[in-house]
Amino acid sequence: MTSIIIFLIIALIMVVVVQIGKIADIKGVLDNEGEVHMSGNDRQGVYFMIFLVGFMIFCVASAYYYRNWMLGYGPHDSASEHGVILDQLFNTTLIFTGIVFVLTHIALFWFCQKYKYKKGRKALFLSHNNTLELFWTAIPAAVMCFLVVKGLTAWNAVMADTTEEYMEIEAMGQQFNWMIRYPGGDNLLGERNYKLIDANDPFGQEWNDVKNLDDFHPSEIVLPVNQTIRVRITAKDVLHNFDLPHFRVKMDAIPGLPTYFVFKPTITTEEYREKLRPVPEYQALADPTDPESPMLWEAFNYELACAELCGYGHYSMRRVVRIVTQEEYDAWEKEQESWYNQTVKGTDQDPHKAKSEEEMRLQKISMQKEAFQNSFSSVEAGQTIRLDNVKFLTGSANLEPDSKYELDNLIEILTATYPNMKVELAGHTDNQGNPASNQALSQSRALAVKDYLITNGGIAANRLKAAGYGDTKPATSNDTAEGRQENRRTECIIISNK
Ligand SMILES: [Cu+2]
Repeated sequence: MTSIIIFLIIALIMVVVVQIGKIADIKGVLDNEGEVHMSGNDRQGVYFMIFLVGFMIFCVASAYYYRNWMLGYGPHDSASEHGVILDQLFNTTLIFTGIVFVLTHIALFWFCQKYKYKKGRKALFLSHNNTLELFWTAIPAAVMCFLVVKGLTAWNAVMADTTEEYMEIEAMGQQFNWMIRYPGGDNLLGERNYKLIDANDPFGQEWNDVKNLDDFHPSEIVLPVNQTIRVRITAKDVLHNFDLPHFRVKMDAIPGLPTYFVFKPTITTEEYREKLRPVPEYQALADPTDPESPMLWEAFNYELACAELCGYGHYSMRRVVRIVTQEEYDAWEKEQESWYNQTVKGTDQDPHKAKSEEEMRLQKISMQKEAFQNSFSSVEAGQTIRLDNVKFLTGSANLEPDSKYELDNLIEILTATYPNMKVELAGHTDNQGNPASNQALSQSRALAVKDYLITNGGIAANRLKAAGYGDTKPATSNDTAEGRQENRRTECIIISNK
């Protein structure tokens, strides 16, 4: 509503101005102008000249005033290798267009002043002039050719896909943020498929592809200095534009058509701040309302922007980019947790779920081994070590498959650590059922363990004694289920260690 009113006011003012002009014309005719008209022309000729001088001074002064804020000049020299080429290209273009700009403006206003109406002066009628035609065609053509060739050369140099070793990251634009993906330890980005995109898998990464398992999605973009970076640029919804102004990197992010940009940052964030430090413009407070806030140069950060007007939240696509030394980068990378580990591992989406369970089982077994070895750290005759992980199938003397890990650990103790140790293998049951059959079961279980050690470990039979105690030596009360569980056990009692 407000804008309509403003528009109407402007339109009305224009109508009024035109009407006043008409009145002035009519008045001139009525007054039979002559002298009046002439002095008006002189005055306007002077105005033109004043405007010309003022305008030129304004152009030069404003460029001078803002020089330390402009990219491509002084403290804002390019922070990437290829950016230097682009800056040169811009400067060359600026020199040519600058000359044309100054000359045409001088000519325009000077001519208005010089050829203002004069009584009796007639315009020169020039139908054709070959020399002039040649000049104003040939000179712009030559300049254009020069600029285009230079531009193409620069484009080819900047856009040549690198053969050098590079680190590839992916930037995916979406309304309204940049999703960033790093390759992780293997330095390779995993495969992705847009059909897999959902809340848990924003890039649509194929979890079957092991290259994906270490890819991580950091909240901050950190890159090592002097390292070639290839950015794979994609978009999820509409057109975005990946813009790193300080590195002169700018490339459209197009849904369905991956693009890329290769660049090498040459100045770390810290070094860039040091460059800004002596510049007077950056000595001010970053937040003028807060006297505690850092100086502008201290608060400087490289940034990633979206340079395509992609919707209402377009501005919020800004992300901070930090350029650091290789050591700092390595430390940072180590801290990053892969998206797979964070979000996918062990869920229904995880094709490696089964495998991870196996890994976890092996991890558990290796922890058991450590604990078991520790229980043998000091050995005296008579000492009893419970074989907690030796288990039998219910009511039988058949070992459960996983018992072998503990028995293998025991074999290692008896061969490598204490090759002379003699032990008793003692079987115990709870007090349920018939004492005689409990005794027989515990005896055959102890024998089963002894057999295993002889058969699989080559332990001499005379170092091993198997004894069944049935329910006669409970470790705890048989009144509860937990107590009875505790009492069903196999023990290794040290007889001697000589
Ligand atoms: Cu955008």
